[in-house]
Amino acid sequence: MTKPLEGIKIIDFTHVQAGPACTQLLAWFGADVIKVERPGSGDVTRNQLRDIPDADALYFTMLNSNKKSLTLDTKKPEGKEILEKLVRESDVLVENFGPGALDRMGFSWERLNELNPKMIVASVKGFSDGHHYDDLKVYENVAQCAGGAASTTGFWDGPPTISAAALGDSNTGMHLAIGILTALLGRDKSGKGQKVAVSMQDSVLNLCRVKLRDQQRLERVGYLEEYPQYPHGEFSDVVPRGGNAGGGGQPGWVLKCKGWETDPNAYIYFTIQGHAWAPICHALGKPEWIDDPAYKTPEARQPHIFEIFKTIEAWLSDKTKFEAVDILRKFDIPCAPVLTMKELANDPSLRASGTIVEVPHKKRGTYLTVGSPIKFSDLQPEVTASPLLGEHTEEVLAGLGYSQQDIFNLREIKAV
Ligand code: CAO
Repeated sequence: MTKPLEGIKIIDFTHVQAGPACTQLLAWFGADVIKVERPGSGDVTRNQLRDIPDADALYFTMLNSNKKSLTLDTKKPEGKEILEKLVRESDVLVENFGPGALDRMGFSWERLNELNPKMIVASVKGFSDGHHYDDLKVYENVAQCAGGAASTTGFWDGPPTISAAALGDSNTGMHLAIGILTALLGRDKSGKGQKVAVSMQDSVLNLCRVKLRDQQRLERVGYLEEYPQYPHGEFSDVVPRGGNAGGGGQPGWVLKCKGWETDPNAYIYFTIQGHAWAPICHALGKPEWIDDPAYKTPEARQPHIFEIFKTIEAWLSDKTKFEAVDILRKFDIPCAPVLTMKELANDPSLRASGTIVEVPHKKRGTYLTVGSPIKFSDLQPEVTASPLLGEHTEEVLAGLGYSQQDIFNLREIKAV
């Protein structure tokens, strides 16, 4: 099967998570992704949080599958020369260095555009160009704080809270992948490359869009009726943390199931969808609530929504989270068990769909990773192992016309 991105050559000058997540996605879809790494050390995640001595850490293997690895010291003249050759024949360069690092290396956008006017130069930074914080280096949690996620996540009586989901890292990488694909389509029409930049702050904020919605509603009416603070608590002039409340017009909460006293994940998420009130009452064995004026409409329910959730918890007390969902699904109630990583790793549906895959690796044996969350009718992305450090250096250099002797000499001076 021909993969859609076959023939697209990408210089992957990325590290840690945000950039690698982007280029991994493009590699799954067929792009030839060459990861450029510093000789001797490589991407810092190869060594971070190792679980097997002397083998690349899962942090690296799970973000760099389907790629080649070329070691290159791009601060040495010989390394710069090799990078220039690669740039001349590549379609895309992706980087997520700290602010100004690529310029200091001598590869500004202007220089890259001069070397290859058709090339797309794609960057992740913490903040966008010209932002008053654009000199800052940024990691995941910093971005979640800067992008509005932390101030709106958690419980109202606790501190701002970080989400476990990589809203700043992988999410930014996904935004960048969309930008690169757009620029590639644009190049088909214009014949020209362009610079594509995504900031982690902007990408987090994009996912916090409904909180910006809430800020404006709060300023207009002084309250937010779907938040637990309504109607008994107080609102200030900023969007509060809403615990586990639903983010839209459907109230919801995380509810205890059988075994919650000993199992910290014996919970389901239960949504009270406005038009599904009658089925909910039938499911709970409370048909008298259907026409009761105190329960009949969302407005009538909201002042005592937590009392309703308590009643649902009483109903859940003799059901496991899986049993509960099996009953509620028959009533068309939007709900799900709170799943642990162990449950997800072993979920047969996720294995069958290729969302969780086992990948053989030269040094690690087999490891689990997340496969493509995007499913196609004409493409089955196959996940292959991440490369060992410098595994493809010879292959890539030979492709650029370097002889065995050249490569030996380059190794001697530690340029590759
Ligand atoms: N050969 C020679 N030098 C290389 C090289 C190579 N192959 N690859 C990288 N380098 C050099 C860079 O040129 C840079 O040198 P100078 O600072 O002297 O110009 C140096 O390595 C360090 O790069 P860095 O600033 O990117 O690395 P850091 O560890 O200090 O910072 C991070 C890491 C992630 C905070 C920073 O890269 C950053 O803010 N990136 C943008 C935002 C981002 O993507 N963050 C997400 C990370 S995932 O949580």
